[in-house]
Amino acid sequence: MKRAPGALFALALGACGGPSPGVPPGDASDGSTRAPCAWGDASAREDGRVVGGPFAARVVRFTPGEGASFGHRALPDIVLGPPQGAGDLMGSTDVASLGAGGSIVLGFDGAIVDGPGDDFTVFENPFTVPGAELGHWDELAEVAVSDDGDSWVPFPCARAARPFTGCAGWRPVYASAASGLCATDPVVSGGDGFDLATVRVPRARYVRITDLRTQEPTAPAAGFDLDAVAVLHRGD
Ligand SMILES: [Ca+2]
Ligand SMILES: [Ca+2]
Repeated sequence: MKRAPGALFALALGACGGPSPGVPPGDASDGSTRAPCAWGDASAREDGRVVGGPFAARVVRFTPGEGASFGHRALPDIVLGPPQGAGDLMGSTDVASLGAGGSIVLGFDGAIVDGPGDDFTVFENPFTVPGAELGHWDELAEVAVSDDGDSWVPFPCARAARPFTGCAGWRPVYASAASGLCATDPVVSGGDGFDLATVRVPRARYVRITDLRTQEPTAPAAGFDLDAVAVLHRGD
């Protein structure tokens, strides 16, 4: 199967070693209702990974699609905790690939609630390919929310052309332990923000991410590559 240049580029970066996971950056709270960057109620595991707090706490369901095994042995931890973004020109390898048409459901400690602006951020690993005809490497996904885990409300996703408003998987990610940029500060974090007001949902306990088959499957990393989800407005 033909492998896209972008996918080769992304996987090659893994051999160079990316930023190490773990230590949250310092408290960058700006006094708003956004979750503080200290992540005080997140849990640090022995390997340094941070889970819970403002990030996904568990994988409720994973239904991989064709062509994906990348990151699966590291589930669930690899999609919990903060993202390991690598900026405009690199894709994080701290990801699990969903595969063509694959989906994953994440649960959280508490609920995502509708506050001012975006309420949560989904982090994939899109990046720019300098000089390439394609220009960007992004694998889009539909994002849906649910409060009970049964009834789902999808965000409308403009998948036909950039800007892919309402889709996940197209804005580069800058937040990481190495950069010190806060994953819960959407001004600096990068990633794709979602506002519950867009779909008129006041609160949600679950986020479902479904690959939209926007790229040819490139095993073992076919489909949307999930790094992390951060909650910006939290409730009980
Ligand atoms: Ca909102
Ligand atoms: Ca990750």
